[in-house]
Amino acid sequence: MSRCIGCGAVLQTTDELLPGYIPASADAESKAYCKRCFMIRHHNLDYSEDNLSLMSSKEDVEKKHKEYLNLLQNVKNEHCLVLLMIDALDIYTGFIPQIKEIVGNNPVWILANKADLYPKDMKTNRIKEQIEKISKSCGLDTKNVFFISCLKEKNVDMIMDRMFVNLNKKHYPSNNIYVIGSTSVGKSTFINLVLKKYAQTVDLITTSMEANTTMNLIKIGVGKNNKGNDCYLIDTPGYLNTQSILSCAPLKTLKVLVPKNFIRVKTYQLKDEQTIYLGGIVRLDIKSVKCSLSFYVSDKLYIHRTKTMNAEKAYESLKFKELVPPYTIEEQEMYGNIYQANYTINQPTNLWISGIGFIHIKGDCEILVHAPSMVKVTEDKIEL
Ligand SMILES: Nc1nc2c(ncn2[C@@H]2O[C@H](COP(=O)(O)OP(=O)(O)OP(=O)(O)O)[C@@H](O)[C@H]2O)c(=O)[nH]1
Ligand SMILES: [Mg+2]
Repeated sequence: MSRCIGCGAVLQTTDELLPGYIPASADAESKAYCKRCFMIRHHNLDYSEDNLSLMSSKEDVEKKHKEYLNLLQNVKNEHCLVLLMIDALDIYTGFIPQIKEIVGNNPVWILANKADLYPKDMKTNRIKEQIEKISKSCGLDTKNVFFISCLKEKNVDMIMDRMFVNLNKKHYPSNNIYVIGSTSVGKSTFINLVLKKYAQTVDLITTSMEANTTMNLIKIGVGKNNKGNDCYLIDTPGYLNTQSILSCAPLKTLKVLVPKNFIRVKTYQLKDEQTIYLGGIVRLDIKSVKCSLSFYVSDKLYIHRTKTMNAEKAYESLKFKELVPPYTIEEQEMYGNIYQANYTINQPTNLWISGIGFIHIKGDCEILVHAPSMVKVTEDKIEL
């Protein structure tokens, strides 16, 4: 069975609209990219609609999660190393819920990718400790948490050296190295870097800003271990994270929400009753004598500030225009019903807003957050 070298989908000649399609005249036995990969790589194919329709049905999401678990069902039975990749801007929802079930007793290293997006002076030690705590709460016992940037190639060499050393350790006869994680965290970009370094192959695997790029396991041979067994570095499809709108947002929205460069923090001094809109996605009503909110979000995301008494009116006149994303009512509905959560802040606090970034709050205040169900807000007190 031949597979597309860019996304791992089984090559097929019957349905042009599905991943894996190649024309019948093409030689399916040779290394080939499917039509979808070709269009993503050369023509910026926008396939986010596929993700949107997928997320619209609870049954489809459950089916997708089941397929995901099936695909990785053997990992726990192998002696392997698992690299769990998360997005450095989304440390809470990046953990796959059934992670322990998937990996069994195999060692797990956590790679917090896209660390290049953190502001230059950000202290990462406390965030690292927090990631260790989260992994513990998921049943993983790992002290191996690394901040990396595949884009800036930061710390990637060190990870590669360590993982290849592992293959040859007598007490650790690992065969395969799996790279797993939610959609769009950068798994395929990481593997492309390994290929660039060790095989001088450039951008073999298809990568993209949009979710669900890799469709199946992609095994890359990386030599033999100390027992003479063949070892593979294995790219995996992303876990469909239902707690982040990045899993299904249209390309237009991704371009606003996903920072291109390191974040330039925007700080607002607030008092009395004020409201802040993050685009049209999240609304924050803040009551305070005096407090400051620093936003670690993409500089393309419009932050609108108004008095709470005028908030509703401002929203009605600016929604789907200045207050974007969402751009349409359909997109808004896709992100789920709006819920409210109240936070009483009396010491420096962060609110991590999945898919968007985080807010660092200083001073005493009450914050009422309004967000759609696909945006998860997590509070912590870690120092930044
Ligand atoms: N800023 C930044 N962006 C990155 C980094 N690594 C990857 N990206 C970008 O993240 C997006 C997703 O990368 P992929 O490698 O396709 O992610 P993936 O995890 O393989 O995604 P799926 O196959 O959909 O699960 C692309 O636009 C990459 O360019 C990084 O270190 N920093
Ligand atoms: Mg991928």
